[in-house]
Amino acid sequence: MKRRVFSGIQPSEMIHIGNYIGAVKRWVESQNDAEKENIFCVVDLHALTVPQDPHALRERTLELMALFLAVGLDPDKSILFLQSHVSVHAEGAWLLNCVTPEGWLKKMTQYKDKSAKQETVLTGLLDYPVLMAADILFYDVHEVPVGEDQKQHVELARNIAERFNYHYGETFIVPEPMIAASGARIMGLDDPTAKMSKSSAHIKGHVIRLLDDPKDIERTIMRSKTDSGSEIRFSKDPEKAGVNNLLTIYHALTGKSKEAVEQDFANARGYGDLKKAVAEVVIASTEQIRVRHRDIISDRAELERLMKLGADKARAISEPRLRDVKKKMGLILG
Ligand code: ATP
Ligand code: LTN
Repeated sequence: MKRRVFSGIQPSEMIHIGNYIGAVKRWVESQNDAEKENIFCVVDLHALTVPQDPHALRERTLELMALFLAVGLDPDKSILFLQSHVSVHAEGAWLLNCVTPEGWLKKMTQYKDKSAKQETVLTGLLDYPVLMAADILFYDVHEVPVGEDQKQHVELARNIAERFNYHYGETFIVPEPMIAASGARIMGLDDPTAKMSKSSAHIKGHVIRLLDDPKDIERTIMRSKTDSGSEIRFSKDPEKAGVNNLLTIYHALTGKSKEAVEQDFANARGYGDLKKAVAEVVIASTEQIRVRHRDIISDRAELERLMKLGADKARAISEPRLRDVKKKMGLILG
C-alpha cells in the first residue's frame, strides 16, 4: 500500500527560500516517488489566526496556489486544494478540541513566541495545532514533510491521535514528521541566529522570496551577515552561522554532497566568492518558477477549476473518516 503524505503552508506573505528548501521542494520530490500518495494544502484557515487584510489574503491565497503549480506540483499526480473549501478541517478540529487538554496547547513553542508578540491573542492562535492535527488525521496520513519548526505540532497531532484511539477505539493513523537532514531550518540572511520566517519578512535583508527578482536576490545575499573570518566550511560554531547558512542553501539547491560543496569553495578568495556563487544558484533555481508563476496566475478561471477539482478529491478521502469519528463520539449522523 502507498504511504499517504500530507503537508500544508499558510498564505501569509509570499513563501521564502526557507519554506521552499525545508518544505515545498521536498513535496515535489515526494510527488515523484511512486510509493507515495500526496496531498498538499494551502491552509488559509491557519492564516486567520493572526489579523489579515481580507483583500490581501485572497490575493496571496491565489498566488500561493499558482506557486504550487509553478514549482512543479501537478494536480494529476497530487491532490492540491484550499483548506477552507473542505469543511472537514474546521469541523474535525472542533471534535479534536474535545479530546485535547488545553495544557498541551499552552506549551507549544510557536504559540508562546507568537502570542508574546501580539497585543490581543486570538483563541484561534492557541487552537492552531488542533486545526493542523485535523488536517493530518482525517486523511489517514503516514508522513508529514515539514521544516524543523513544525515538528512539535506534528508530535501533538500524534498525541491527539493516540488519545482519541485510546478513548474511542483504533481510528486514526499516528503520523510521522519527516524532517530533512539538512535545510530544515534556513536562517535569516540579516541574522543567522534567527529562523528565516514569513513573519519577519518586513525586516530588510531577512528573507529571499521565491518570486523576488534577481537583482533583489543578489543584493540580499551579497549583504547577508557573516563573520569576520574567511574559512568556508560547514560548521556548528555559532560564530560561523552565516557562512553555514549560505553553504546549506547552496547544498540544498545544487543537490551536491557537503564534501563537494566545500570543495567548490576550497580556492575561494573570501566570503564574496561564496556569496556570488550562492546568489547565482538561488537565481538559477527560481528563474523557471518566476516565469511559470506569471503565466499561471494570469489564468484565474483555470486556477479556480483546479482548486475545485482538488477539493472534491480531498472531500472524498476525509468525509468518511469524519463520519466515522462523529459516530464513535456519540453524535447522530444526519
Ligand atoms: P511564520 O514564521 O510566519 O510562522 P513560516 O516562515 O514558518 O511562517 P509557514 O507557512 O509557517 O512559514 O511554513 C511553511 C513550511 O515551511 C513549514 O513546513 C515550515 O516548517 C517550513 N519552514 C518555515 N521556515 C523555514 C525555514 N526557515 N527553514 C526551513 N523550513 C522552514
Ligand atoms: N502549521 C504549518 C502549516 C500546516 C501544516 C498542516 C503542515 C497546517 N496544517 C498539516 C503539515 C501538515 C506551518 O507550516 N506553519
